Amino acid sequence: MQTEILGNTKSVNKQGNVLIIKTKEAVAHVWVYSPSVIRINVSKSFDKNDTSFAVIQNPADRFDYTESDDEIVLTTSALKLRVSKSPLRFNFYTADGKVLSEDDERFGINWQSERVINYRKLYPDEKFIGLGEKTGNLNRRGSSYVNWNTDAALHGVDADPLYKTFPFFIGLHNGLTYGIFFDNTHKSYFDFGATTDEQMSWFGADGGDMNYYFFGAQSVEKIIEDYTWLTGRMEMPPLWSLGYQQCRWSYMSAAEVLDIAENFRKEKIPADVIYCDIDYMDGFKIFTWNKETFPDPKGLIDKLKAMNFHLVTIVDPGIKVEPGYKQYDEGVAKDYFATYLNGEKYITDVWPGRCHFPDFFRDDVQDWWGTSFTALTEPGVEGFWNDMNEPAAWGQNMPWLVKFGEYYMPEVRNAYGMQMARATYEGIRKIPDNKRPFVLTRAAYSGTQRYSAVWTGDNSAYDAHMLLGQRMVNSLGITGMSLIGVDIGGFTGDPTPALMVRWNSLGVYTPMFRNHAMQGTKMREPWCWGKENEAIIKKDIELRYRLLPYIYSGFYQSHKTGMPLSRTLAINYTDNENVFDVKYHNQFLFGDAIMVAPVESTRFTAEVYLPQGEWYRLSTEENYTGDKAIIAEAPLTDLPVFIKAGAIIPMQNVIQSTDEKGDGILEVNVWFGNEASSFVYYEDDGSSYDYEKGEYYKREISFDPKNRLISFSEVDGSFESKYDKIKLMLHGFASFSISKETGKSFSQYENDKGIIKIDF
Ligand code: MIG
Repeated sequence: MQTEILGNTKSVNKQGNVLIIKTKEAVAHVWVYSPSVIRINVSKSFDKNDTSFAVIQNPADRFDYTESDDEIVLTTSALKLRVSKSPLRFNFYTADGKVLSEDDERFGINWQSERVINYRKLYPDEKFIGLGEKTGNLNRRGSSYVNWNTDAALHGVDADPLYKTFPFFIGLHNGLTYGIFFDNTHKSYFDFGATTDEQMSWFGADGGDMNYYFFGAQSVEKIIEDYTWLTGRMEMPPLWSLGYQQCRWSYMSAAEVLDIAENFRKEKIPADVIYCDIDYMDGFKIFTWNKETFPDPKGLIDKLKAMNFHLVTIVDPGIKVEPGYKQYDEGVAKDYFATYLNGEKYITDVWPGRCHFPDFFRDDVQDWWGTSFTALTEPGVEGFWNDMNEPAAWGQNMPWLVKFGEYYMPEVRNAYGMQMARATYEGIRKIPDNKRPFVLTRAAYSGTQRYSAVWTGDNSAYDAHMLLGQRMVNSLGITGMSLIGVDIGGFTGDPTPALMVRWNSLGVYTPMFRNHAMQGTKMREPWCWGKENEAIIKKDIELRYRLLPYIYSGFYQSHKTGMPLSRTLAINYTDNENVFDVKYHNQFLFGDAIMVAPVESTRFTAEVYLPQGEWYRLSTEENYTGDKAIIAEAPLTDLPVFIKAGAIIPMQNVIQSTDEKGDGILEVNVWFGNEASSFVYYEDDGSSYDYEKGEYYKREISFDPKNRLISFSEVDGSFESKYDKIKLMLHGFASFSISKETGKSFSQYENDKGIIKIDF
């Protein structure tokens, strides 16, 4: 095996906004993207086209550096990159010289045949978070991972690789933070000190360049902001996608779909979304309907709409080889399918039988795929669930000689699913109805947040999977994804009633709240668990609907800054060792102010860590001083959920679907605290792009304990709120008149657009 280590510098050249450093083995390019983001590309064959599926920014025009015999020093307001010339190594420091991350002096960047690896120093106290959808602990120190998008059916709680690739991690040591995004779509590897006797961490790939972005901002939150600046942020989601979603593999007929939807309304359990899994199709042929079981799709969807339900249907990439089938004929006529290197179309078996695979790496195929949705959009389907796009086939891996665009499969496999989601999103987006598409994808690569929501694939109906699912949601949040679901109840197997109830109560605080189950499992809908459990499930789903104004404002943060809705405590409490303790590492903040502690369905008390500050239990209003662990009661009726002192949480009354207006009262809940706080309340029509033209309603609500004042800023934006009244609900305030019945106090105001000030 030919093995080389990056050696001595032979030449240094600045060309416009890039620094080019040559050695015998390779050429390095260095760009500054922003003061806190520097890109390094070390390559044996740097491609002038230099494309990225993930990155949407361009490098800055200029940067400052100095050069001496031994080193080049590049300085920005936030970062110092010292490049030692011989051998060529890249070492990053804060602007004032504190070590952030350095190459291992001995091995630095190296190649073994095509495989390229970067060995970096590992610091004694260093922790790592990130990589998105991965099993294992919040702190990834001591673990190693592979990225190779895989249909991980029946995966256990330690499986790797899974469906998605997010080659981005954040390192934490010495009270400092840094991030590395290794933008390479080949099979890639990350090792956080698992195999190197605690000497090094390393990452690399089977091919391509050592192409990475270094983030030097000093907080996890700012690094997420920079990473999502670089790779994009989500649009505002359709409001209906944040309601309760009911799915199953499969509801077998239009009659069954209607029956389920009707039952939600009959039982008065709020819900917005129902799904059709693969069995709605004719022989699993994408963009068709089964004529016997779904004879009148438009009729079905009209009836669902009349009940305020939105329909989502699944689409897989595999196109059945069958002359006479529209998508097959078109794809063959225009050569839209992936081929072997000699031009023969690649064929493999998946649901429909023998299939070809659209080459989503070509623009014309993207366009074609996008326009093929008419069979679904014309009758009124509103959401598009992209499955099996790792891509998956019964033989699993595709042969390495299959071509996608100009690439071979191993070079871009990890981006195939993202390209499918992109084609879906862009196709739907082009329909001139001014509606936000809802796309959901299983496979993904960095940047997918621009196009789609994700879910974590085929989990199982046991407690450890529920907890793992939460960690994966929290971890995906670090890598730019915010609208994330897990199959509530567990895809494989049958949950016990206790697990179903518990998991549903966690679903309230899952960004995308979807109940889904595998073919052959017992029915899973809320009424399948006996009257008593149904009542608990219903109450929890009602709580989700009460929280929607807060949740929607949370997604506005994701849209604006990249902050995810579900946040590992490592974001806000980075320097607190306890949050990485495996006893507490599933805990998370849901938005700014709600802390949730997931608990197994078999335990009815839980040890919960309350970070520094004051907290209130949501259900009891009991007050706690944090920076300690407590034993919390955790019956199935009451998941341990705590509210941060100073929290401002807008809520609404219970509605059966987001299409209902409700009672027109926005209930603003404030929990007393000793520190000032504020919350940006955001509202718009929930479905169109008019918010991009200023049609939103945004105001800052602030709480100031020193001046005993709660205030609402003037409204920004031209949207008329759907709430005519604001009701202020105060919790834990001593000096406000308190209702005897509820223990809370409240007062009510007209929701006009001017400043409101309330003394207490
Ligand atoms: O081979 O469409 O992860 O959610 O229900 C299985 C059937 C294909 C896998 C997805 C799952 C979906 C199922 N699909």
